[in-house]
Amino acid sequence: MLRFDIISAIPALMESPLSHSIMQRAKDKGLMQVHLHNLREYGLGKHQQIDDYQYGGGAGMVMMPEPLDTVIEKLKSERNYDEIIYCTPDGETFQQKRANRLSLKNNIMIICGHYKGIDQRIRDMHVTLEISIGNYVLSGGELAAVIIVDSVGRLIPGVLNDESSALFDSHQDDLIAPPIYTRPSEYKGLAVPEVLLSGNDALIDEWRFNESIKRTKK
Ligand code: 6GU
Repeated sequence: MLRFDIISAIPALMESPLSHSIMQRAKDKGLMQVHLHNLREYGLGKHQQIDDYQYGGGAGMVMMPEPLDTVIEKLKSERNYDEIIYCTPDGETFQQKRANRLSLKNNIMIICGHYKGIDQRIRDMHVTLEISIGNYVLSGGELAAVIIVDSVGRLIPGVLNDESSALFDSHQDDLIAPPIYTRPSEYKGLAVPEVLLSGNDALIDEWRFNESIKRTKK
């Protein structure tokens, strides 16, 4: 069982994507749990403040250490985390290899930043892995967290119906996947490659492999 604990100021951003399709199936099968924690509930004072101006000046608010530290410490006291991930555009670029490795873990915490980011001391004290999903800036880490949970969750054995299918994904073997087709065998004058209708598994495997190589080279 892989458990994710996600800390966010706007957990609602993640509710719908995590409640459908393969993510929901993973949860229903008891193979994955995703717990959302609303940082606002740990905010300071009557306004439940979670961000403040940055020392040294400069535009943009910074997420304060205390609310984050409180919720992180609370979670840490409940179980051991294999990784505490901070979603940030200056992190390691997320790749399939990393998804594969994370799918073997038991407990993963994800911290979603907003505004300018989080106080450096939280990174120094708690974060074990900083991940970026690409070279562009998002307004918050929530969509990145959803992408991490989706890509990791589908790799857990038993989540996909045809367990072997994740092995043949693009990126899994550094090859781009071959073209795929379904019925009808001809659509608007475009025919499905003959070999796929042949019933000859060896020929089909060979054709797929060659197409993968062609696409990858291209
Ligand atoms: Cl993980 N977070 C944010 N805020 N922006 C990003 C990102 C993450 N990855 C790319 N841009």
